[in-house]
Amino acid sequence: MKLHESPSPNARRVHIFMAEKHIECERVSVDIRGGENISKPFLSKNPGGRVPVLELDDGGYLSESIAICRYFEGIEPEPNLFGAGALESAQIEMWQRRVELSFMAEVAGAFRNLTGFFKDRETPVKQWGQVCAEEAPKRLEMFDQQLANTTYLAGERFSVADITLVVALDFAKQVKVVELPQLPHISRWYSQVNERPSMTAT
Ligand SMILES: N[C@@H](CCC(=O)N[C@@H](CS)C(=O)NCC(=O)O)C(=O)O
Repeated sequence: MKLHESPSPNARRVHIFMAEKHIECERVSVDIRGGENISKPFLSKNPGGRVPVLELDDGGYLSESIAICRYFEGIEPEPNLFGAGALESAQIEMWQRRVELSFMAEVAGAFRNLTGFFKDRETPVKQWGQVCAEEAPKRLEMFDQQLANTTYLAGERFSVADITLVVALDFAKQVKVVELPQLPHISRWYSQVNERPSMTAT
C-alpha cells in the first residue's frame, strides 16, 4: 500500500487513524500547492483531485479520508474506531458527519475563500469566506454540549469522530481564519485527546 498525501488536514486524519492502529505504509508526497493533485496522472488515481489517496497492492485506489479509514478498520479491527454494533456505529457516524459537514466544512470554506490559497484552480469569494468564518465558531457549541455529558465525542470510546474534530480545530488554529471560542468541555476533551501518542503522527 502507498498513501499519496501532502501536509494537510485530511491526510492528518488518516495519519492519526493509522497510528492508533499501528498501521504503516509507504508514503508518496503530492505537491498540492503546485497543482500536482489536479494533473492528469493524479486525476486517474482520484477523479476528485484531492489528497489523501490510498494506493492498494492490486493497483486500485481509494480516496476520501473516511473511506480510507474504514478500509483500515476492516483490515485491522482493533482498536475499534468506528463502533461496534448497530447503535454505537450509528452514533459515531452521526458525530463524525456532524463535525465534518458542519464545522470542518466551514473552516475549509473560510480558509479557501479568505486566503485564496487555491486561486489558481477556483474562484475565492471573500464574502462567502466571511460567512464561513462567522458560522464555524457557532457550530462548536453542539460539540461542547455533548462533551459536557460524554468523555469522547460519540460516547465513552475514542473514535474517528474525535479524530475529525481535533484535526479541524488544529487546522483552524494553524490558519487563523476563524476565531475559536474557549468552550469548557471542548477544552477538557482537547487536553485529554492530545495525550494520545497518535496526535503527533505525521
Ligand atoms: N472529502 C475529502 C477532502 C479532501 C481534501 O479536501 N483534501 C485537500 C487537502 S486537506 C486537498 O487535496 N486540497 C487540494 C485542492 O483543493 O486542490 C477527504 O475526506 O479526503
